[in-house]
Amino acid sequence: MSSVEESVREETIRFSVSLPRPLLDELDRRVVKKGYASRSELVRDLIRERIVEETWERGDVEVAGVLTIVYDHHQRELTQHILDIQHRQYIHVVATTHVHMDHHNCLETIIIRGMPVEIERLSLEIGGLRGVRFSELTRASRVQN
Ligand code: NI
Repeated sequence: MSSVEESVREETIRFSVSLPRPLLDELDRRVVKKGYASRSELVRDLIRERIVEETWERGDVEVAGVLTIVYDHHQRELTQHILDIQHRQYIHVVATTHVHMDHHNCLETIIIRGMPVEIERLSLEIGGLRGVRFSELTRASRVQN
């Protein structure tokens, strides 16, 4: 990429937006609450979040997800089931972290790459196992700029 193209790509454009007062107040409350330095930073992040959501909804490019689960270590054969699923899907399972929270509860984060439908399916399969007490998928994707 030439330096001209690079500078165009990195260029930041200032534009004005008209908002009803209540919506602007809401925006400003979020800026303070979430510790943003400016309205612009919050708006940029909101747009990026929407882009990630739409990338998942479109479903036509590879994305990444982090599945967080809490499960009962003593549930019969559950640990083995979770491992079996991960081994079967080894192309998609990039990494896992396991934390023993207490005598009974295990916390595991599973980083998964693939098409959205594949990640959703794998997450549902693991999250639906008997003895999995909590399951939440964080959806991520590449975001330009
Ligand atoms: Ni454990």
